[in-house]
Amino acid sequence: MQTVQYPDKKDWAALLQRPAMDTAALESKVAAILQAVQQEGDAAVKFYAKQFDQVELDNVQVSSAEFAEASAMVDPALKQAILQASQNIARFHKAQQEVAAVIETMPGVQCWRRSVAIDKVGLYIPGGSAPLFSTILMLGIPAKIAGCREIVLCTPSNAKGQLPPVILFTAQAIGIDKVYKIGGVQAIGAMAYGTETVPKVYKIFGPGNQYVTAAKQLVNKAGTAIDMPAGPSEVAVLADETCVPAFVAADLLSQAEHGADSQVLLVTNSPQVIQDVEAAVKAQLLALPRQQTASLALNNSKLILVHNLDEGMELLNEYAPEHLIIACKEEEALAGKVINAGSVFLGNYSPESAGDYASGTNHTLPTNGHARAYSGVSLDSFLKKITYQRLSREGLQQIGATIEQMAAAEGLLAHKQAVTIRLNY
Ligand code: HSO
Ligand code: ZN
Repeated sequence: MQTVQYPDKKDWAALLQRPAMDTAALESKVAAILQAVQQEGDAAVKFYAKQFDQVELDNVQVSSAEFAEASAMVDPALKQAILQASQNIARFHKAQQEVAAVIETMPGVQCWRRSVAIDKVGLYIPGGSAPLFSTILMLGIPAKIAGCREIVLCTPSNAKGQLPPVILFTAQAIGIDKVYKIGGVQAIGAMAYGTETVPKVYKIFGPGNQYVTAAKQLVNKAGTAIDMPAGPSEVAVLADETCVPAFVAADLLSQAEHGADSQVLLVTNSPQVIQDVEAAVKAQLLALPRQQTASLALNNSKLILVHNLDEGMELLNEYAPEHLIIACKEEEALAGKVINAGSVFLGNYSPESAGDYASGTNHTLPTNGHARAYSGVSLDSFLKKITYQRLSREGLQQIGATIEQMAAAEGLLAHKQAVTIRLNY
């Protein structure tokens, strides 16, 4: 880990720079796969499953027998944990439901807004060494609460055509029954365009590698909505001398173990905290099974010493971390100064892991500085807001002259006439 002492403000941008994600180089390869899926449907999906995942798929859709078999294989204690987390996530996201309020802007002029679910959504869950079944909860639960009618889940199988039992259990537990054994670019193409077996969806959610990210960007350009631009996972910790260095170290490592490209940052006003956290990271790292991945991530992570916590907060607002942990005495006051962050964790007892799995907040969050302008996934991500209005005759009499004035000034006389014709009726 690199320690940086009292960086000058003019050097912050360079210090906080993330590695550039260049998906442009992959674009032509990815576009060719998408086109094949669009034109040949399931045949192309199966072709690429064989080529990239070495799997011969007869049936891409998971059967009810497979669901039942999987459920029997999951440890009851893990099932219990998943159900507990589901309850909390459901509770937090249900509270995001809005009741439509009818606003009378002028007598007889009523306006309101109704939330309507996106009818068809697709969730992508990557495979790999540790398939993150928690992401099924984070995407599937708000989709269900929103009332999306068709929820499609794609995730790659192993070479024998099997999915991890816990993936199937989690999907089933929250009522997702359309699960397809498709991974990578093919999966994004199948959901964007539809195939003989996979329904076409209007919005695609979920993380993925560079190929999946490039595929999401391409289908997005062609008209399918996506959740947000993705990038490597990040955590930043703002700490003072009241932090517990061993806790901070554990939090930094929890993000570092995600991938070699994970971004990990500590910002503090205390030289002692830097020393202690660094020592604790070294000690804890040795005991981790994903030690190699974590140490690669730590190689490009930074420990930054600042003059005071306000300066630290300013620096972090410039960075806009996906996760921000504030382990400081004045956590409340600092929390109010956060402008750019995906999700904030306050105090010594709020590890990022709580939000990653079970406290209730969503773990699909903006990375790569996108927290400056984007929110994480929430109930709103699965809804559209449709506005309505109703004007009575009296209402139109009240507002008519205003509309006529403005329409005439824009030179749009048909607009003006749509009012005048009614007023003279
Ligand atoms: N930290 C990840 C989410 C996750 N962690 C899933 C564990 N499982 C999102 O940045
Ligand atoms: Zn995580």
